[in-house]
Amino acid sequence: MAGIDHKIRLVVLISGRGSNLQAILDGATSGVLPVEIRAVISNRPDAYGLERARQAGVPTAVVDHTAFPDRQTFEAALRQRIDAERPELVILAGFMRILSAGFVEHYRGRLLNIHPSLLPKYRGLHTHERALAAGEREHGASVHFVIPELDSGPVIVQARAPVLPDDDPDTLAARVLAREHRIYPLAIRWFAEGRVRMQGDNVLFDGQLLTSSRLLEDEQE
Ligand code: NHR
Ligand code: GAR
Repeated sequence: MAGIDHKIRLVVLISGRGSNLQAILDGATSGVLPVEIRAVISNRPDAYGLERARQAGVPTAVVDHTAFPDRQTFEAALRQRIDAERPELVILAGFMRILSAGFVEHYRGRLLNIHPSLLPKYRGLHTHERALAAGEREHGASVHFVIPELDSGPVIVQARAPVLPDDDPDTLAARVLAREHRIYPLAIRWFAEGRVRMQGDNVLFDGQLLTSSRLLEDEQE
């Protein structure tokens, strides 16, 4: 299982561009991330992240949700493809399909997501537009364990980004994304080293209950 010198078996689910995937591929290649990326799986055949995986020599698969009659049969196929790799960790990296409670429960404690907001603020979609419309001066991103309720699982780490006066959704998203590329590999490394785990509705970090004052990346390490 997890430990300092063991590489965990990781499956990455994507839907698009895959820049977070790239940060993880780079971490695995350079050796800073103790993961063996078993597969990158996309629900969209045209996701650019598939090309990034191929470039890195990582196996890819497509489970195209439009080819299935309903969410249930799509998820059964997705689950079968994931479980063929016997992953110790599954991560959503810009994966854009809501997952059913049954699917999420199957991966309880070993399914992570990165969400572009300072949760619990701005769950769901269009977070940058909504943060700007609300006049926020600070925004960011969160890595959390996935539970059935959308974007509500226990948070492992967050990074803040300032909102600047001339920001539009694209400039703000780019600033947040740069932080995402730091905190996702960090959270995955902690998980792989056995330092973080989900216990009930909480995250344990080195065996201690993680409290909100410890969540910000700038204050870690
Ligand atoms: N599933 C569960 N059960 N819990 C979470 O926390 C999940 C999840 C599935 C995906 C990622 C997520 C995010 O970080 C995520 C977290 C897609 C939608 C969405 O509305 C919402 C949140 C997230 C991902 N998707 C539409 C749907 O009908 C489709 C949108 C599209 O295809 O562009 O699934 O914010
Ligand atoms: C990232 O900003 C990620 O946080 C967000 O989509 C982007 C994916 O970029 N995820 C969601 O909004 C989930 N609903 P990437 O494909 O370049 O990693």
